[in-house]
Amino acid sequence: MKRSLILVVAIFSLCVKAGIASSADVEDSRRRTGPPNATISFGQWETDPALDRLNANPTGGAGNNHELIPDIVTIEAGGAVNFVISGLHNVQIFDDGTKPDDIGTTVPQPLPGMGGGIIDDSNKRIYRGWDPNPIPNNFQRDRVEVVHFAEPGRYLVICGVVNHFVNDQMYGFVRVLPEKKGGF
Ligand SMILES: [Cu+2]
Repeated sequence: MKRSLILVVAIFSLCVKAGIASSADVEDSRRRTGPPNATISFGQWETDPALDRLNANPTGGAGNNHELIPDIVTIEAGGAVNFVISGLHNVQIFDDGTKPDDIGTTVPQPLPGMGGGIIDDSNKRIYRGWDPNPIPNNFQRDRVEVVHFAEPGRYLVICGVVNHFVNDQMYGFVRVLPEKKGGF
């Protein structure tokens, strides 16, 4: 009797283990194998000389670095990029293959705003974020915009503030690879 009971218990636990393994396999096959997300620091507050923003930002854009860091990221189709924005900046994204020289900074005329205004070229533009000009010059200009990329390609990302783009070359790229299917 004892032996048969042990046998039954052993068979039962094997079945349970097999069941767990098969459901884990199903879950694994639905997971992405590559990096679906990336983060770009879109403008950065400087620390040399020391900067104190306790009550407000410095006037005239002082104390802010105008770069995308990193300026190239790679994700998979279906992934997203988190733009962490610090200061008076405007995220604009242009479709696969667009080059910086393709962007019209004087024609069409930029929208009014600080730093030469906001670039208003809708050709191949697939995303434009908040205009920071009406936002008070305090912590409210620090924000996050998360943008989804559905199709593979090489997307140009610029700061829409004219002087940042033209004078400081504030732009970068998002490389979107085809989505990997299946799991390990
Ligand atoms: Cu900018």
